[in-house]
Amino acid sequence: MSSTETQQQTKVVLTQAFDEKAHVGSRYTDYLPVYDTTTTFPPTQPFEVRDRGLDADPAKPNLLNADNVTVTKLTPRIGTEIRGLQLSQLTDAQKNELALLIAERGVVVFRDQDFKDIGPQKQKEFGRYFGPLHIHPVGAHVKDHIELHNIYLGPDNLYRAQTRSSKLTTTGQHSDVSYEHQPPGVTILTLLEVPSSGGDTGWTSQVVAYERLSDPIKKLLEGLRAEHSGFPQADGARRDGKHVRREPVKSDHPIVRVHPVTGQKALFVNPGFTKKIIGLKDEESDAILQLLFKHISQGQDFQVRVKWDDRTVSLWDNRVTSHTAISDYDVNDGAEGLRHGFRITTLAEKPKGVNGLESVW
Ligand SMILES: O=C(O)CCC(=O)C(=O)O
Ligand SMILES: [Fe+2]
Repeated sequence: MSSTETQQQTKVVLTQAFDEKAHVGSRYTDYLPVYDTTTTFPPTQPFEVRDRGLDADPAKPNLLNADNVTVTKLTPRIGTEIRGLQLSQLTDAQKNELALLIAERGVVVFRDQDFKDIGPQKQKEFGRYFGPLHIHPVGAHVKDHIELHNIYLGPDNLYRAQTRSSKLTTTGQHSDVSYEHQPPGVTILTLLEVPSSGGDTGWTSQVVAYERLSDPIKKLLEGLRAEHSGFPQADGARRDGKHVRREPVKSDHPIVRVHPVTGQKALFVNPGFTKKIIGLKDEESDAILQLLFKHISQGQDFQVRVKWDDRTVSLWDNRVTSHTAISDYDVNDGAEGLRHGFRITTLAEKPKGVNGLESVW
C-alpha cells in the first residue's frame, strides 16, 4: 500500500447514499455509493513512480497481435476500441503496452469485459499495476473500498441530489483531481448498469488542443504555470454537510505538459479545476483561460464520444486528455434505467513542462 492509500482509520461510519428499494434485484448493490464520514488522511507525500509505458515494446505486439483481437480507431486522433481481450487476463507485457497505447490514443475502450465481475480486490490490483491508487478527498465510494470512486446518478442519489446547479448544461470538461501535486495518469471507468440511451462520456485530446494553437501562443503558454485548486470542491462538500477526508490542496502546474513516455506536449488546463495563470494580471489570466476552456470544450474535431454498455471499460490518460460525463438521460424516469459504475484512478509523476518547467505548490 502506498502512502497515498494510507488512511488513519478510526471506526468508519458510513452514510448510505442510495435507497435500497430502488435497487431490488440488482446484481451490483455492493457497488452502490456510500459516504465514509469518519476517515481522514494526511496530505499526499511525494512518491516515485515509473510509467509502465516505458517498459512497453513500442510496436505493442503482445496487445495488438494477440489472437482474435480487433483494434479500431474511434477517431483519427483520439480513442481506440479493443475487442477480443479481457483486461482481467492481461499479462504484464500486455499491460505495459496498454499503458503506452492509452498515452498515445488518450482513451482506450474495451468491450465485452468480465472486469466488473472479478471483485474489488482484483479490480484494485489491476489498477495498482499502473500507479498508486488515488483516494478521493470528498467523493462517494464503494463500501469497504474507498479507492473505488463511485459514479452513480439516479433518482435516489442522496449524495449528489444535494448539489444544486444553476448551469445551462451538465457537461464540464475536466482532468480528474488535477489539483493534486502528482495528478492522475491511467484512469479506469467501469459501468455496471447503463440507461437505455444516453449517458455517454466525451473525451478531448489535449495534445491536439495544444497543436492547434498558433506558435506565438504556444510559446507564451510553454513558459507559464496555472493554479489548479481543490478548494472549491472541498468548500462545496462542506456546504452540503459532507465530510472532507483530507484538507484541500492547490498546485501550480505547467500549462503545457510533456508526457514522460511519448514526449508529446499537451495542454494541461481544464475548466473543472484550473483557476488562474500565475504571473499574469487577473484580466489577462481570465481572458486566456476562457479562450482555452472554450477551445477544449468546443473542439469536436479532436474529441471522441463513447457509448457505453454494461460490459464496457474505458481507460484514459488524464495527463493528455480532458473529459466530461454527458448526463442527458432522465434519472427520474424508471424506464430509462440506471447509470452506475466506479472509477479507479492511478497517480502519476509530478508534471513536467517544457525547458525544465515543473509543478510547484
Ligand atoms: O460518468 C462519466 O461518464 C464520467 C465521470 C467522470 O468524470 C469520471 O469518472 O472521472
Ligand atoms: Fe472525471
